[in-house]
Amino acid sequence: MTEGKITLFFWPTPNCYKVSILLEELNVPYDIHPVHIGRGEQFAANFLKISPHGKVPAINDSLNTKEPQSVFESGAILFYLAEKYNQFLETENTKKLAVIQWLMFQMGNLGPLLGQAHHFRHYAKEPIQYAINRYTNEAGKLYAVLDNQLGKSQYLAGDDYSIADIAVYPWLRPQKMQGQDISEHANIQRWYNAVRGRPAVQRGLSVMNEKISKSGQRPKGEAWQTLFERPKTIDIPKNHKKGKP
Ligand SMILES: N[C@@H](CCC(=O)N[C@@H](CS)C(=O)NCC(=O)O)C(=O)O
Repeated sequence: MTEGKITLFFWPTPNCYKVSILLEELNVPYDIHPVHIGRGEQFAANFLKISPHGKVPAINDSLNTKEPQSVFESGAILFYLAEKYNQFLETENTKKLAVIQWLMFQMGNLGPLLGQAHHFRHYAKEPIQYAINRYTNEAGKLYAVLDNQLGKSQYLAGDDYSIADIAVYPWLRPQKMQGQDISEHANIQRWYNAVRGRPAVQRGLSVMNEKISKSGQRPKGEAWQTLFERPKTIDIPKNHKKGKP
């Protein structure tokens, strides 16, 4: 008997698709709670209790748990769910470490740098050639690393599809926004086709797809300011002393 539920705080973006794809792969029931980031819903006090940085995705999990568990940061969510259901994360130490390393590569490098490529190539108010060159170049280096790795193994962390592949795939879909072309990388292309061909991946990508046409566009007006000009998201308590936790 199932009790409780998983709520996914979601907006149709690459980081959120990682989680909807994994939930579809796991075939567990979940509800979507849309967080309209262009309207600033990510800064609502209740959401900040779950996701202190004011970012989607986040989850709240009370599905067959003793206590409800909330998790923020997409990499942590993937890890949490993969451990909970004992899938898409190896159990043998060396193999598990390979998955974790490629997951961290996505979280620490691929996501942030491709995100900057999106920003300076598409969202910035004025073109800054230095930044465009830097992040397009960084994107090219990351694609080369992926191609090299996928020339050595079927999936990023070895023979098996894992949360590392789930973390990377949604970030390669807007390849044009990053100034990249997957068809120039035979190993990425092979892997990309294999991941794209999974029905659960397609289901994960179809969540809130009525919003997709809008999310690909450059945010305008207040949405732009909310996303890129808000000076700080979190108020530091008055009694906070510098350097003290
Ligand atoms: N490292 C975080 C990044 C999350 C993130 O950047 N989320 C974006 C959407 S993809 C967001 O919430 N943006 C709204 C904002 O920055 O105000 C993760 O992987 O979960």
